[in-house]
Amino acid sequence: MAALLKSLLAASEKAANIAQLCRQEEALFSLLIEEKRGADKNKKFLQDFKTLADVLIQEVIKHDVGKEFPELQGYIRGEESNKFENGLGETVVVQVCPTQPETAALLQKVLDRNQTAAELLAAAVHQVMVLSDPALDDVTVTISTENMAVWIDPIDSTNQYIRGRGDVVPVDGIYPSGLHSALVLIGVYNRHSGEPVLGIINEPFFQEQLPEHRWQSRYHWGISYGDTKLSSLSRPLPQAPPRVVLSSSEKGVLQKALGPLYGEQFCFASGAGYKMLCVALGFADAYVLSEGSTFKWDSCGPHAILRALGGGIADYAGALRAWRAGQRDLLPELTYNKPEEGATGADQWANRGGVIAYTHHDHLEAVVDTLAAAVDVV
Ligand code: 2IP
Ligand code: CA
Ligand code: CA
Repeated sequence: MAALLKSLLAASEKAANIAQLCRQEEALFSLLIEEKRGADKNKKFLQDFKTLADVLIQEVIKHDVGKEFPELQGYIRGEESNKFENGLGETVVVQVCPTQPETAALLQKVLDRNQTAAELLAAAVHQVMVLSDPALDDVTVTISTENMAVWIDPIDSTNQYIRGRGDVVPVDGIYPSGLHSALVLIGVYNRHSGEPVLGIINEPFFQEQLPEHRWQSRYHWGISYGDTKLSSLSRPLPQAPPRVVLSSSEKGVLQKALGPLYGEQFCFASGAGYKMLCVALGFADAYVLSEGSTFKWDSCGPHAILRALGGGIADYAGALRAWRAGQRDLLPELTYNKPEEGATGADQWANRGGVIAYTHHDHLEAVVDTLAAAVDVV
């Protein structure tokens, strides 16, 4: 398990490098932000480039981790599909090739023959990562990877990533928007039980170094396997008074219902993964989302970390139903192995009932108790 943790952390650092590179290297950055009016072909190319950053990161993680753990190949999945149709009508399957020049040649096909951009990305893709983190030497858990599978969100909070504001000021530790909320999320879960087991959250835009304006990343991890709970983070203390972080698009009726519990004060932030990170870091006691707008790849990694800290992520609608049925000890948690029946495409993997992320079970109960009395659940 320590080997899997190290491999995933190294992959997350490489992913963070690629995410930074696309914002820092002129040849790539200009593609990311260009807003050209005009030809459809051009618009499609820019759209593809934005998606390419996501797809490439996902493929790199799949490739690097699959190489070290062949038994996981075929069980590492993410948000993106790796097929592109470029401006010339060619279908290109983005993947990591055996050599850097081959990867560069492949990327050129997606990047409308832009050689500089393709070579910069290929170099980052083939970079050999060296992870030096003494804390990992103490991790000795053994878990059979044969029963595991992986969810990846290569870049969560893509909108904020593309907008690229690095100067947003945090409010009580929470960045309401900006690059800080763009994260790499990796979660390992048990194929049979669907439980989250290992999670990584990498913050590619944790700190900006001046005068070079280079971004530094940092990562967090957690393991929750049977009775073994380990994390790079410590279990946070509850906030007094309690605090909740919400999506700025959260429904008014939910905000109204939660008002009394939180003294009518809410924190708002972009990025589903980032809001879960705010809970893990102790900046908020809960993240409540009443809609099915997050996916398995958003929550699997953060969920494993929250579990390692003694918390979790409950299914919002399921928890309210259980509470009302008097099953207060059985508030259902999200699981990761089963597609939603009757749904197609990405929707199969939506956390359809909404989510409540927490670190202290009594706070989860306070949230569910408050909502069960005030909000309708279908
Ligand atoms: C999104 C992203 C959004 C979030 C949405 C996710 O993932 O995290 O920010 O909405 O739920 O699916 P909100 O910011 O309102 O919480 P992605 O950026 O990967 O599409
Ligand atoms: Ca996402
Ligand atoms: Ca994403």
